[in-house]
Amino acid sequence: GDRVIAVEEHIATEGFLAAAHTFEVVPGDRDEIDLMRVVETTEPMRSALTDLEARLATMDAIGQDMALLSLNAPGVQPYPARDAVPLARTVNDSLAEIVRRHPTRFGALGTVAPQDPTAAAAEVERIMSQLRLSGLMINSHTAGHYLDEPQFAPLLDAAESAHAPLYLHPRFPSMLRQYERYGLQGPIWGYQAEAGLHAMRLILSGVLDRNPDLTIVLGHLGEGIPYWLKRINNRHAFMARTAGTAGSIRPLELTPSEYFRRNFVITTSGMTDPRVLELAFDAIGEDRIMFAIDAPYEDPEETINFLRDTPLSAAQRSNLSHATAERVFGLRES
Ligand code: GRE
Ligand code: ZN
Repeated sequence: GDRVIAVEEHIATEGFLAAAHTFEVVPGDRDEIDLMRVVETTEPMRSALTDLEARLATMDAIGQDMALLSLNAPGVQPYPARDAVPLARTVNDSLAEIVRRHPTRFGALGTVAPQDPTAAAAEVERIMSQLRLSGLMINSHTAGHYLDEPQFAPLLDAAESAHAPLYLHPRFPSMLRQYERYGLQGPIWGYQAEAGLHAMRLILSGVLDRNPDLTIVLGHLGEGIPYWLKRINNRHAFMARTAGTAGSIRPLELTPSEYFRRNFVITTSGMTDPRVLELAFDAIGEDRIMFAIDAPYEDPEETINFLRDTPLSAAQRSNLSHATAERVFGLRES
């Protein structure tokens, strides 16, 4: 069958766990870190995040050729820059070592600390040219700040010029108080609301006019955007026409859906409904969806069965299972 590459596969390095769990946490991030420290230290999740031999055995068992690894969310972003910047470097060195040891089985997305945009920009350069990783993952907001804000321009410029795809992964929403009941903060709803908001800020702010070659990757089949895309276009045009720049509407060179189809690539992480996949293919295009499991949070066997059983054309199947990931992340077979 087709080569299978999964592109949102989370790990924690021992170095990360030992250091991050001692750091002071940015005030608004306390609840999320209290939860993630339980997840990261309690079996079986701890082993699932750290044991790469077990990961390889599972990959072999289900017929998964490759995993694109990334640090467990929210990574280094909840910590003061003085701690987060060196920790990101250490994590990236570890990821590069894993890829060197298993070049046919693992690729990796580097991590950066947007808290210090200049250091983050330099780290993007190191991730791509020295460590030869496949891009970077940023876990949505950093202390309530979003990547369309002007202080992050050097980071986006660096990602664009190094051809580093930026995987925008969810985390707890920044407006946490409104989500703090019933588990709404997490993957039930808040993750998608947060990452979808972040992606819409990138689209509507005009940063993609400034950085037209930036590639942004979204999990969860586009964090709701494919479902809303026609209305987003239609209402953006309506608001621009009737309100002008009132309500902070920005004039854009393209329509929202044109940015979505030009600058975004999405993945199937956590999404196994064939009808939603079909809708997403229509919204973004046949060569812009990649397979992802979201290990260790989702069941690898169930997810791979979805890939095998979902009705697809031959081109869609090949793109989804490996070809788009090979193109976007530069993952080759040898
Ligand atoms: C995810 O990445 O989907 C995830 C987490 C943490 C808890 C649950 C979950 O990062 O689904
Ligand atoms: Zn994930």
